[in-house]
Formats: sequence, structure tokens, C-alpha cells
Amino acid sequence: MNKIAIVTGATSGIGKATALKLAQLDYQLIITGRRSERLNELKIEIEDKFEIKVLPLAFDIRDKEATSIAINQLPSDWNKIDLLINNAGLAAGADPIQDGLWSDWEQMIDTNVKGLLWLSKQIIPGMIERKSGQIVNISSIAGKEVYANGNVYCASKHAVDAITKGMRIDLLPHGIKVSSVAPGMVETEFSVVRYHGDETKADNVYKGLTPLFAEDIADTIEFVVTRPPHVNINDILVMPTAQATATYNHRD
Ligand code: NDP
Ligand code: 8X3
Repeated sequence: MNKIAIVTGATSGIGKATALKLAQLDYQLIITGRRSERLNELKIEIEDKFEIKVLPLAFDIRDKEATSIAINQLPSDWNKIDLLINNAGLAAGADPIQDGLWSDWEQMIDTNVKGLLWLSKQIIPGMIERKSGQIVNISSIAGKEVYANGNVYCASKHAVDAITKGMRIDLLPHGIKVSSVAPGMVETEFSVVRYHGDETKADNVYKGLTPLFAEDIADTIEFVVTRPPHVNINDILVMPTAQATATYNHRD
């Protein structure tokens, strides 16, 4: 029987690339996000290419009730989740702390921190019962460093780092692997979302350098989930060659 993976935020970027990668690895896939049309298109794409089943679940990860219903009402052939990829997330805004919008802050904390926690809380008990499972949390260079105007996004990703460490400690006796994958700049819809749809500002983020692509992070996740049972990758920081730290970039 195929192992079952759930990938949150699979409608674009890192989540979509990861779903495609896990399909190659023969995982039966649950894909989530708010944009149901994109989920359905990805289901068709994956099922056409690979001999696996895909279950799209459209819900807002900030909505506790919708999240609980989605997970707790999974059919019996889908509810034994082996691998949880906590990827759904965003940066909203890039303003100094005194100018930040409360609505942006709430969106980031509710998605990146509370959404990740609540979804994990629905899935972890089954992993404990079966004494196996793996959780990969997508953190960021912003979870390691704080940069100008990154304030609350950086705080949310520092929280992801701390939650990952906490999960690893608490789930240790239950045989559950917990990892963090922390990317630097990856060209996805991330910057368009961060700048509230301003494509010019988003393009400028990647101007003059080659960023990472979503597939680079999917490759890293492949490495993390294909280690032998006795090996866990605790934390992996992946940067573009043109980026040394959160703020030192080399542009042509
Ligand atoms: P994208 O914007 O391309 O993808 C974000 C995904 O998250 C989408 O599928 C989106 O789905 C989903 N998502 C956002 N909000 C919600 C919500 N409320 N409910 C459900 N799903 C949601 O960005 P990336 O692929 O780059 O981002 C993926 C992760 O990687 C994020 O956690 C991000 O912080 C992290 N990251 C990104 C980096 C980058 O430079 N791109 C670097 C380091 C980390 P939908 O809109 O359909 O709901
Ligand atoms: C996304 C990368 O550098 O914008 O997490 O924080 S960065």
C-alpha cells in the first residue's frame, strides 16, 4: 500500500512542486489550499502522470472548524497520514514595525503559526497511535535571522523553528521524525503576495540574481523524506548561491 502524504499550500510554489515530487516517490497525496480550481487541476496533472491517487481538500488553514472537518472526516483509506508537509504560509507586507498593518500581522500569525499548529494537532494523534510518521515544517532564512521590515514575518518563522524543535522533543518517544526545511529566496508567488499584488515590487526582489526555484526545495524535501529510518534531518538551510544571508545578495 502507498504511504499517504498531506501537503499544505499545494496550489502554487513550493507546495505544488513538493506534491509533484512526492507523487514520483509513490505517495498517495492529500493536497490543500484555498483555491480549489488549482487543486483540481493539480490532481488531474498528477493522476495523468503517475499511478497514484490524489485527494484535493480546499479550506482556509486559518479556519479551525474547516480544518478539523477536512481532516477528521477523511475516508478510512485516507486517514492514516504518514507524512505531513506544513508548507502553507505567507509574508504580508514589508513595513517598519511602526507602519505595519494589523491585518497583515494577523494573517501571517494565523496562517504561519496557528494554522500550522492546529492542522498538526489534528494529524499527530494518529501518528502517535501508529508509532510512526514524519513532519516537515517549512521555515525560512527569516526563521534564523531578522531583517529590516521583516519583523512579524520573521517572528512567525522563528516560531516555526521553535515549534519544530518542540515537536521533535515531544514526539521523540513516539518514533515520529520532525524536520525543518528553511529556504532563502525562492521565486514563487511569495513576493507578489507579500507586496499585495504589486508585480513590479515582486520582480525587483529577484532582479540581477538567480534565486532558488520551487523544485530546488522539493528536491531538498525529497532528500529529507528518503533517509533511512534511523536518520533524521533536523534542520536544513538552503540558499541561492547569490545569497549569503537574509540581506547579503550578489546582484549583476
Ligand atoms: P506561494 O505564495 O507560491 O504559495 C503559498 C501557498 O500557501 C499557496 O498554495 C497558498 O494557497 C497557501 N496558503 C496561503 N495562505 C493560506 C491559507 N490561509 N489557507 C490555506 N492555504 C494557504 O509561496 P511559496 O511557495 O514560496 O511559500 C510556501 C512556504 O514557503 C511558505 O510557508 C513561505 O513562508 C515559505 N518560504 C518561502 C520562501 C520564498 O522565498 N518563496 C523562502 C522561505 C520560506 P491558496 O492561496 O490557494 O490558499
Ligand atoms: C522568505 C525568504 O528572505 O523574504 O521566507 O524572508 S525572505
